Amino acid sequence: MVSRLILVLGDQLTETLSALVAGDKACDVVLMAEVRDEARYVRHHPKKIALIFSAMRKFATRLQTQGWAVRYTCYDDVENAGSIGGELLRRASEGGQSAVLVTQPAEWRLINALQDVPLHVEMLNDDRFIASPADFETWAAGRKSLRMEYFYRDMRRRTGLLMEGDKPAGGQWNFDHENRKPAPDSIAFSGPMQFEPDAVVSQVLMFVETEFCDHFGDLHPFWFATDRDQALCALGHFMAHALPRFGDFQDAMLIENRFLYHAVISPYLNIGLLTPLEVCRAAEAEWQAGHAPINAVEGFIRQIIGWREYVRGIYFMQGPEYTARNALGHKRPLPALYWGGETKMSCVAHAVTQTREEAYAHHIQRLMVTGNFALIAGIDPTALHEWYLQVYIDAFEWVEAPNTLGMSQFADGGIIASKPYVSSGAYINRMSNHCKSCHYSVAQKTGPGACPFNPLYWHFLLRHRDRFAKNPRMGNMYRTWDRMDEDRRKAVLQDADRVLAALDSGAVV
Ligand code: FAD
Ligand code: DLZ
Repeated sequence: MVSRLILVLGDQLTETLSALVAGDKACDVVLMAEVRDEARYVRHHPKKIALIFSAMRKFATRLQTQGWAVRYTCYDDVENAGSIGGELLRRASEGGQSAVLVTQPAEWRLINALQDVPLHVEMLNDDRFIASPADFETWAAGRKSLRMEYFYRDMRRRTGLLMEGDKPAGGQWNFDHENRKPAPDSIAFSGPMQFEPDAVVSQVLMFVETEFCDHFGDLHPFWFATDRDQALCALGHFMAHALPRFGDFQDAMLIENRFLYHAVISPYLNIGLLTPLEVCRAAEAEWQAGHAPINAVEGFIRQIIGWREYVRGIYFMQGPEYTARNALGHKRPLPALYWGGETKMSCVAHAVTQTREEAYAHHIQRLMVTGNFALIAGIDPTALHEWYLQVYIDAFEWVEAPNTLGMSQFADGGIIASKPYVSSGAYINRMSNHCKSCHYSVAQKTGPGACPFNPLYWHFLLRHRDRFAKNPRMGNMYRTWDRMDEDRRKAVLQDADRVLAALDSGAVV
């Protein structure tokens, strides 16, 4: 048999990866490489680099114990070519291979780069996902609107998850009307399972500390799982202690609790330590055993076989230009407060501080705090996309870009979201305890003490009236505006202009 190189990327750390399954231990050679181009294409949070390098090193060792020949390149190896393509060429010339087997990379940048490598590169479908890009296109073909809910139902049918014959378990596809309660007074979950750095992780941490010290984010403390066994323990901990309340408080935010009942498994799913189907089957088993209610389990499974699969389908279907979309024409530069600059808005300050310290914020913090503020303030969506890609441990373009540009910023013109996710301070007040200790008053609609989300919300709606006034889900908002008296409307818009001018001049908002 002729030897091939099997390329395993930093987010492909799964033993059942299609390229490994198709490979032959007897003659093929696995290539894994920590390279400058991947570590620096954006200024990743240091925790993300530490996670990926640690998990790559441990995965390489695991493959070796299973009998694979592995060529592993560390970041500081003197011969490191600095890119995935360069490493392929270097190792191919060492080992005499001319063919490469790889599971299709998760993003266009790397797919295109591999196509330029002068070797025979065979790309296989990434079957860790339930729907391939081709499946998604088939589902999307001929549909006027690509709403996630219908795609999700297809995924339920296809996997059999929470199905009773051809009917949804519990008689409904979606139990969200029972979810999304306001923030509770306290949380009966101690948060995600945390792990002490072992020898491999400690060595990586020392390296990342010096090499990537100029990136935004705190490296220490580092407690994430870095191998499959640890990731399975973290998953088990969530299933046993948090899943039953997952749905209830999915959209809540609490100053004192950064994780609430969230799973914090996106980093493990996204690099392959866990697979989506096994996670969903584990959740389904909790419901079947009577340990978790249907609203929690259905809501959780929907995030994974629904939203996660759906955004990947959109990413591949829309093509590499998706990240440049700016349907609303927003141009304002990203304000310094996103990088930890001072702000008097409690919700934003806490979301950014938490992001710097944990490389994690949960969905509603991303969507309704940092995302919502950027949208109503008219921030350039590309700049915001780059921010999200840099600051979260789970950030990979295929999942981050549709969430940021599509769901959060309406920059794709409404492919993902049927209406923009905008709110005034009232929503944040209802779902969190931020407003109680905020410098600003959420009840105040105008004046220097008013919550900046209040005037900016109206300013956004007015700026885009032509586009949104006819949206049946937004007509109410415009009718409310039209009923306000003239002086109040003037004051609101003047206030919004004042806040925007302050943002532009770098003043503290
Ligand atoms: P949980 O709330 O416990 O949910 C369980 C799992 O469901 C998650 O681990 C995740 O795999 C999946 N999931 C939930 N919501 C989504 C969603 N909207 N899209 C895809 N998967 C979802 N998720 C990423 O994995 N990487 C990103 O870079 C990313 N960027 C985002 C940017 C913005 C602006 C927004 C609004 C959302 C983004 N998300 C991203 C989606 C979501 O916020 C995270 O998946 C979630 O917060 C991860 O935390 P968790 O594991 O505790 O999730
Ligand atoms: C994110 C990342 C980082 C920081 N470093 C590496 C690396 O050194 N080597 C590698 O193979 N992969 C890395 N990755 C993950 C890749 O960037 C990822 O495969 C692409 O973004 C496609 O999702």
